[in-house]
Amino acid sequence: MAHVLTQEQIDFYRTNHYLLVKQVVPLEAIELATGIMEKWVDRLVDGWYEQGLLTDKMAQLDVTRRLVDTWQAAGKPRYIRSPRRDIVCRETFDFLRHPRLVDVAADLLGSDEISVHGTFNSRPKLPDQKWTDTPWHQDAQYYREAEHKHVMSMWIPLQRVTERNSCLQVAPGFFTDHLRDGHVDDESGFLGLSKEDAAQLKGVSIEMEAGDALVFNQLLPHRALSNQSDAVRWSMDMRFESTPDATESGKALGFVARSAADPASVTTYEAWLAKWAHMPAGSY
Ligand SMILES: O=C(O)CCC(=O)C(=O)O
Repeated sequence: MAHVLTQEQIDFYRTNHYLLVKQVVPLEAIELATGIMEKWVDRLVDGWYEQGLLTDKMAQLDVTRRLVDTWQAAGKPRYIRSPRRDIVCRETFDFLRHPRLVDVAADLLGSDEISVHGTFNSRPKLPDQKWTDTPWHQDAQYYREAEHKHVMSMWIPLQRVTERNSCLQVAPGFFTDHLRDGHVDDESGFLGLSKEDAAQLKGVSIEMEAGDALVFNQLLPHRALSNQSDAVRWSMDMRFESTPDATESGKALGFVARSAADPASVTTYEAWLAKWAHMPAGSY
């Protein structure tokens, strides 16, 4: 019995390996993400200030404007482009296991035993940054043991995204049942498809509003276009798998988010936090 998706949506995902779900992310989840981003920007700006790159922390600005303006004033320094360890906190735990998002995962994974995979990212992507441009890749290139498993990725923008400000492109129908070799992209250093594989793809741009979620499986080729706007493009991405079929790489830093069979097996925040204790700040 589906929780939030129609059978038509589930069938579309099964056929195309991706699905755009309109207005499914509730405001409270967006607010959690905004809180995560505010704390992260605070720490980043404090760091630039302490290094002497800034004389004004611009604390009066709205968080997204503040990131753009302080980054420019600080001389466009590099920062951790996909914060993960640095956003491990209660708000992130609650965001990742938000019941509505878990409902979508349950519908597409066909299970009420749902785990959040340990790979999730926040993506504060500013203009003119080749080093944040995510090239064509299959997510399982980052966790190859998932080639024949089902790990569902979910990508959530925190503002409208278009071709101009770094929406995602997907390439349905390509490499649908096998994982290609991973290559390090020359420009960004991200892992992705070889230039030859990427040249075959026909990308479909997925423009989205805040509140929409894009989901896709571990083999679907996708990339982000570059950000040509004058504002930050912020998104959150996470992954879900069915607990009985969960991968070792997913379980290592992930957690059980829902269990109909054994509700007591759901991971507590404290237990999840303990998994990260040995990971240094700034790391994945
Ligand atoms: O947000 C991005 O730039 C890329 C996201 C992505 O490729 C992913 O989540 O797998």
